[in-house]
Amino acid sequence: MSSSVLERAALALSGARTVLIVTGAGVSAESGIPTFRGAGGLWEGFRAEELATPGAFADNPERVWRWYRWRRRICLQSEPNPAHLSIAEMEPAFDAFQVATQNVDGLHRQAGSRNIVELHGCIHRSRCTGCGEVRDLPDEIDADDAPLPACRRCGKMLRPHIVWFGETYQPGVLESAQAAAEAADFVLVAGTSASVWPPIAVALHGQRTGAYLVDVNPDTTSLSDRADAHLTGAAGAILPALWERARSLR
Ligand code: BV8
Ligand code: ZN
Repeated sequence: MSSSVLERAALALSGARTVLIVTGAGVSAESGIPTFRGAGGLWEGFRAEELATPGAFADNPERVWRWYRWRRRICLQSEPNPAHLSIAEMEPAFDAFQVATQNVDGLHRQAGSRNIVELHGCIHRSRCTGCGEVRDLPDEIDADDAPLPACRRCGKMLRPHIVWFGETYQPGVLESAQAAAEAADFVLVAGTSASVWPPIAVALHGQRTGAYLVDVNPDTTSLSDRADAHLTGAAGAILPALWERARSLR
C-alpha cells in the first residue's frame, strides 16, 4: 500500500467530526478468533453458512450449541488487539462515533468502545425460543454433552442471540447504523469479505451521503474499488498507524 493512500485517508479522518466504523471477522483475526471464510473457518467439516441458520438449529440444536460453545470458549480466551484498541481510542475524539460490528465476539466492548451496534448479535447472550427473553450467558461454558439450556421463565429451549443466515435483523439495529452512516463524514470498513449485503449497504449509503469511505483488508473485496481509499494490510497494523497520523494532523 502506498504511503500516499494512508496519508489521504489520515487527512480525511483528521478533518472528520462524525465517524462510522463497520467491522467484520478480520478485525478479530489477530485476537486468534477464526474468520468465517479464512483458514480455520471450518468446524467439524461444516461451514458457518451450514450451522448459523434456523434450519440447522431446528434439525440439530445439539450440534449448533456445540459449535457456539466451541466459539465462545475461543472468544472468552481472546483479548482485544490493536485494531479494537485504536478504534476505542478514536471514539471520544469525535462529535459522533459509532462502531457497527458484524462480529459477535464482544471484543469491541472489551476494548473500551461504547457506542456499538452489534449488527449480528452477541455470542455471549441467549434468546428464548418461547418467550423471547434475552439474557447474558454465564461465563462458565456448559460441557459439550450438557443438556440444552432452557429458559428460566418459560422452560423453552434457548438459542444464541445471533442473527442467522436467512433471518432478518433485530428491529432498530440496521436503522441505527444507517443513521450513523448518513451523519458520517468518514466511514471505515475493516476486516470484512463484504459477503453479507446489509452492513455493506450501510457503508455505501454513508459514502453516498458525503462520507469519505475507507476499506481496510489485506485482500480486495467487492467494496475495495468502490471505496475512496483501500488500505491493504492487517487491521491491527493499519488502524493504529492511521489514527496516529490523523491525530497528528488535527
Ligand atoms: C438479511 C452471525 C434480509 C453468525 C452472520 C433469506 C433467506 C436466505 C438467505 C438470505 C435471505 N435474505 C438474505 C439472504 C442472504 C444472506 C447472506 O448474505 N448470505 C451470504 C452467505 C451470501 N443474508 C442474510 O441472511 C442476512 N439477512 O439480509 O435479511 C434483509 C435485507 C435487507 C435489510 C434487512 C434485512 C443476515 C446475515 C447474518 C448472518 N450472520 N454472523 C455467527 O457469527 O454465528 S454473517 C457473518 O458472515 C458475519 O457476521 C459477517 O456479516 C459475514 C461475513 O463475514 P466477515 O465478517 O466478512 O468474515 P469473513 O471470514 O467472510 O471475511 C474476513 C475478511 O477479513 C476477509 O476479507 C479477510 O481478507 C479479512 N482479514 C483477514 N485477516 C485480517 C483481515 N482484515 C483485516 N485485518 C486482518 N488481520
Ligand atoms: Zn422463555
